[in-house]
Amino acid sequence: MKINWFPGHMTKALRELKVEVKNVDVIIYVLDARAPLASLNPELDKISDKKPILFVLNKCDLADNSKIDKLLKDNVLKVKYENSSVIKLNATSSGAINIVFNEIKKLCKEKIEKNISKGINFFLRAMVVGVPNSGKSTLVNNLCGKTKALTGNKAGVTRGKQWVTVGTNFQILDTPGTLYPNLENQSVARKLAYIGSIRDEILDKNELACDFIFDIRKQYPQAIAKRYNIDEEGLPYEVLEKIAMARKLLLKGGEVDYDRASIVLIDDFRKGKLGNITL
Ligand SMILES: Nc1nc2c(ncn2[C@@H]2O[C@H](COP(=O)(O)OP(=O)(O)OP(=O)(O)O)[C@@H](O)[C@H]2O)c(=O)[nH]1
Ligand SMILES: [Mg+2]
Repeated sequence: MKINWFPGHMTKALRELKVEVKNVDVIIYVLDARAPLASLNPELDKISDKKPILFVLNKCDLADNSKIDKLLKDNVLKVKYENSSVIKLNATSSGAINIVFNEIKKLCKEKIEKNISKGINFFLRAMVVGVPNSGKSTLVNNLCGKTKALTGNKAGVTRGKQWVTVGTNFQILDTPGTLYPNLENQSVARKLAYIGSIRDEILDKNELACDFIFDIRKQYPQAIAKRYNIDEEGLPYEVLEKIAMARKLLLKGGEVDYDRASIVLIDDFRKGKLGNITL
């Protein structure tokens, strides 16, 4: 299965990001901490316009924090981008607001000091970008304390940009998730599919589940075995079969229901039921 998803609204969104970036003081780049490097879209490099970037490793409640801490320690993102900082976050948590605003203020220290020296209150504009389903709208809603932006656990929920005012000091722009126009690296593409950044409807469920079993066993042996109380030996489709048997996912004639087993497996991963994982 060759995975590539770049619908028309993303071309428009990328074009608009390039314009809107001129109007903002800082970019909030929401990455999915379950696949942090795959969710670093090279297309978004082109829109930074040398603005400060706050990288948010989001969904850290579902991710493997030892891997995330190593990424932070090795400065993988900061080395690549000057004037940036990186935080890990759970965008649904109440503490997210202070963490994010404090980091933004640090990144925009110069502008704030300039305003204060002129005796005026500071006002900062931020633009939230990232691959689909990384939690951008959830973060925007949390920051403004209201459900202004529509959210949902699937790719492509936000279709247009939306400015939201937060108190008297901040304005935040929520944007649609954007992907790579040419998703050549299929290992990256698979990770994006697992985390729900690619529209599920265009993917072959069984192939995705088998690829997932293959990938996850290399890095997290026993994660599947533990969850379904099975042994995870054998070819990926045999493991899928064992999951179906363990969960009694059978078709009318008693045959294994591979489709339902595939959905259960991917859904369990997305909900964190296979443990804290970072691929
Ligand atoms: N566990 C967990 N779930 C989160 C977190 N942040 C967001 N979510 C969930 O992830 C799903 C996607 O969130 P959205 O805010 O709609 O993602 P988005 O980046 O705006 O998605 P698009 O608009 O499609 O680009 C929702 O079900 C959220 O509840 C987080 O930090 N932890
Ligand atoms: Mg959204």
